[in-house]
Amino acid sequence: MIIVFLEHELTTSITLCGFAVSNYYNKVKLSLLEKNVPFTEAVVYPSQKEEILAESPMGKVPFLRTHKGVLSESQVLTEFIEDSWPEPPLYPRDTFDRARCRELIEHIELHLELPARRLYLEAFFGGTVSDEAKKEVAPLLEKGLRSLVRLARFSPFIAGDAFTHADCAAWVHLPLVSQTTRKIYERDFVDEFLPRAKAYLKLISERPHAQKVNADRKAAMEAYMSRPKK
Ligand SMILES: N[C@@H](CCC(=O)N[C@@H](CS)C(=O)NCC(=O)O)C(=O)O
Repeated sequence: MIIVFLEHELTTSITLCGFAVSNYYNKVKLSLLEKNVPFTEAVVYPSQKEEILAESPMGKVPFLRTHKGVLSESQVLTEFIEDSWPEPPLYPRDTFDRARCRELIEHIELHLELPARRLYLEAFFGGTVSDEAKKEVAPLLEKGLRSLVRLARFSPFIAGDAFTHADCAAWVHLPLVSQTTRKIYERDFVDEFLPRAKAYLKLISERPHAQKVNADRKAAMEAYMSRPKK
């Protein structure tokens, strides 16, 4: 009995590492909360220090400490969580529909979040980005949003009638695209290209776990901005 108990404890003991301002961290955190997976959190900031690289080879967050070792890349974390704790499922059962869900996540991250990220320094952190970067990013975001119109269902969730990991991703990334384009171009690209996103994001924000992630994010912002810079 004791061995069974210990094994159970070990396999369920995971720590999400990163900080609650990070959209990728919050994507995984929302998935964990929605699946009722027990986890702890450790505050870790991105860094190129050896001790961080030893756990996250690119020095990025989030990463996940598990009883078998450490995993990095948020989508890998999402897949590991879904495979390890299948219930309640946050992907559809049907393999094609599952792929559709992953397609949405890939699309939002590759074609919206990553281009928008090139502008975050100026949009959120008091720095400046070049006019050249601003010129390059605008058409990329427009193209990414035009194609998201074709992929997103909003019925009422982004992949259909059930809440999925794609909602965890959309809910953390799309508001950043909105805020970035408002700040840099004085236009809200998400609102312009995807007007249905506003009501959809509000629907997700009303979920108790999303409210917890959001409250933690607001509290963490202050700590992040006043952290010692090395
Ligand atoms: N593809 C990565 C992206 C993670 C990422 O960019 N995290 C940011 C924080 S939101 C980070 O660690 N940035 C520091 C860096 O790029 O060095 C993932 O999905 O986990």
